[in-house]
Amino acid sequence: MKGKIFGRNILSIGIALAFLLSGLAYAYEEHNGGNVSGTWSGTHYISASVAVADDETLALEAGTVVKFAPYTTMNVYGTLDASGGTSTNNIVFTSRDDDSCGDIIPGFDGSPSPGDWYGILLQGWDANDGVGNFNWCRIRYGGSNSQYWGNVYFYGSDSGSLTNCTIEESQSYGVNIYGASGPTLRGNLIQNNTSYGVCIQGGTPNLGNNDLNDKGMNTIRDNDSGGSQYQVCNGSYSAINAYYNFWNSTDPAWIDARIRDNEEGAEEVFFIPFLTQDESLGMGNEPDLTLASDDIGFSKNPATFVCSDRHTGADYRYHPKSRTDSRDW
Ligand SMILES: [Ca+2]
Ligand SMILES: [Ca+2]
Ligand SMILES: [Ca+2]
Ligand SMILES: [Ca+2]
Repeated sequence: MKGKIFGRNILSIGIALAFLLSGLAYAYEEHNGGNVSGTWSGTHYISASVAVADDETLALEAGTVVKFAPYTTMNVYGTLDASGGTSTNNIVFTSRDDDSCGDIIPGFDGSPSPGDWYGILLQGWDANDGVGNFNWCRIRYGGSNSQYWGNVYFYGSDSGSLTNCTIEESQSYGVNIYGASGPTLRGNLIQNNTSYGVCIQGGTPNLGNNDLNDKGMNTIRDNDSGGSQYQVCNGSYSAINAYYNFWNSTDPAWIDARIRDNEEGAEEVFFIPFLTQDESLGMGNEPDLTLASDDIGFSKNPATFVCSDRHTGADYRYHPKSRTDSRDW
């Protein structure tokens, strides 16, 4: 009798444990098509493309991870509000195969690659809003070259912004802009996209003004497939402001050759003055930041920041090479 009760207890503990483990392993919420809105947190899995309807908003809390199955997108006719990310708690849009963040999705292969998903499509034509605001987001492994939308596509968007975001590993463009009002790009790290970093097909994006109080602060590098593509391609009928960004070079001719603009038969992209070191991801916006006088322009001497820690008041130094720890997951 005693043994029987004991056995039954073991069984119930086992069942409870199984429930708990399955809860831990599959805590994500799956969206198999249809419209989405409201506020998300935690991990969300897009197993079939979803839409945010016109005049509706989907807001993502800091730390939200959205993973996409192959051949899927998020079609935003209303507003995608991903502005709530923080430097320590990014919002992530990534491949189902990316197991470096969020919950594990069944079917993942642990090796994400460019083009695993289509990208985020912000559709603002006509009465649609197509608004996307992104702050401290990581958007990666999208931009499948079967669609060429890029990781993020502002397609006739009424407005938009990308601030302090990492946009990388697209199979096509990092950011794609077509007939959109804006967007404004500040402090982003746009790297390792196949072609191009920023594709401008029309509209009025702003990548930085010639104004020390409104610098671009973007780092745009390694999006040219070794020189055969462009970091920024201007296919618009307008000149584009892209002042005070870092292009991974201090040679203006080298930089210009990797920007499709006036020499290549297009409208100009204004990129001088430019930064001589990586100041993306909020590094240039620290309070009490002191910029060395030779930091801006053509100096071949990399400048070093001296920043005052906002919590302790202690001084410490940033160097671009020592910054990888702040981006780790
Ligand atoms: Ca519209
Ligand atoms: Ca509308
Ligand atoms: Ca050029
Ligand atoms: Ca030029």
